[in-house]
Amino acid sequence: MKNNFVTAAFTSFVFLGAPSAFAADMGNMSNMGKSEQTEKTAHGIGVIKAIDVRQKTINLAHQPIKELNWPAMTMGFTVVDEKLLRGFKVGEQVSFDLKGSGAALVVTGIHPAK
Ligand SMILES: [Cu+2]
Repeated sequence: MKNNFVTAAFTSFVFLGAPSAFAADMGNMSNMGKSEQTEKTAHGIGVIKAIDVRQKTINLAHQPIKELNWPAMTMGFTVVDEKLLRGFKVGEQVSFDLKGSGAALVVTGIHPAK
């Protein structure tokens, strides 16, 4: 309860203390494109577990990805273009590029890794 009170008091202080700065921030945000606002890029290394060219998906057992705060895991990704999947096979180690926001990250590049 005490923590909640402190948080509420602090929040009120911020809102009351800097109304013009806060309004300016919101103004800038609304000027930004929606995708630019949250979009980020990241890079990972992983072993290909499955490829589905028709579905444009790749399943990767990837190493931790610092940019996203992700631990190592095996998961599926959608690729922006099925051409990216050509020439790769299950069991191969690759480095890959990700772009997007939240759970909507897509693979924008795949490269052989040693
Ligand atoms: Cu993952």
